[in-house]
Amino acid sequence: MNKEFEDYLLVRVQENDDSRTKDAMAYSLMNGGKRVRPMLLFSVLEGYGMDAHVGYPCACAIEMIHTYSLVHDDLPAMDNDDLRRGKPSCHKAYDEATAILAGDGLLTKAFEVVLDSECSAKQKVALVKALSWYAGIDGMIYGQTLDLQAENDTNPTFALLQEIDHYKTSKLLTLPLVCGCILANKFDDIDHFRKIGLVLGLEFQMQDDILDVVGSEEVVGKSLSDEDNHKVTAVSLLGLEGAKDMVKSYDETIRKSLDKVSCDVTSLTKVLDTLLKRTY
Ligand code: GRG
Repeated sequence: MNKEFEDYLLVRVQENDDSRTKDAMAYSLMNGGKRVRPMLLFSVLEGYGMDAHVGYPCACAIEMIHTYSLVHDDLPAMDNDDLRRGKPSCHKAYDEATAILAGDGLLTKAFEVVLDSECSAKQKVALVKALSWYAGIDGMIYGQTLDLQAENDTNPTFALLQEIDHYKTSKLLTLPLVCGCILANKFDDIDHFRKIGLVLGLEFQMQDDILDVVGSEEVVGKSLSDEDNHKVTAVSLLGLEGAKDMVKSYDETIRKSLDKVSCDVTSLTKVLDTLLKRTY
């Protein structure tokens, strides 16, 4: 990700009064994430002939929400992971209470930052609504809820796993695509991008599950906990080769759907190519 955007993230996460919570927020936000969601947003904007700078506040807000979800997901009450992005997870580097507050701080800060987008009031309202909708109780939080419930299910079906991924992963990967349309004032494209994002999330999660099996902790940068937690994943249900075939089929669906949007998809296609080849 470009250094200028990284600097923007750092400024936004450090601009408030000094506190241990603020330090923990900055620690987690600047902890080497791949910035997949900002890349998706910038590529959609480029496709509409718009400058990436227009998307900085919104991409920052989405990355803050994404980071909050990871901080909370790593907590002992959730996935109980000691490592995130190859470094001690927030509650290990600080403490549990501070990690909870850091997540809260990142989530609430996101709504302040997105309002700094240079666009009309109507677009700002749509952005705020999209952020709360995709991250919220009918979005990512619902996915996490299903995921926690599924822990007691010793025999989850593939359909249930897909439903979890649809909410937990797809919603937050769809968000930057939708926000790109909002910022470009191309509301008619939202539905097409929504469908693309939902499949992209399934593909991304399937890859994550594959990397959890074939990757090393050092490369993936987090605890490879699925097997340790006896978690049933798409890979354990479909087998490694079955899961890889599924990734290919998701990818074909996405590529075909790109024909339907009204913008140039050259840049977005490059981002998708990078994601497909990712090793961590
Ligand atoms: C706690 C409300 C709440 C939600 C947590 C995001 C999440 C839900 C759990 C994290 C675990 C997980 C496997 C999430 C699925 C989405 C996903 C693959 C996240 C990792 O995204 P990357 O690879 O992360 O973009 P980086 O570290 O690169 O930013």
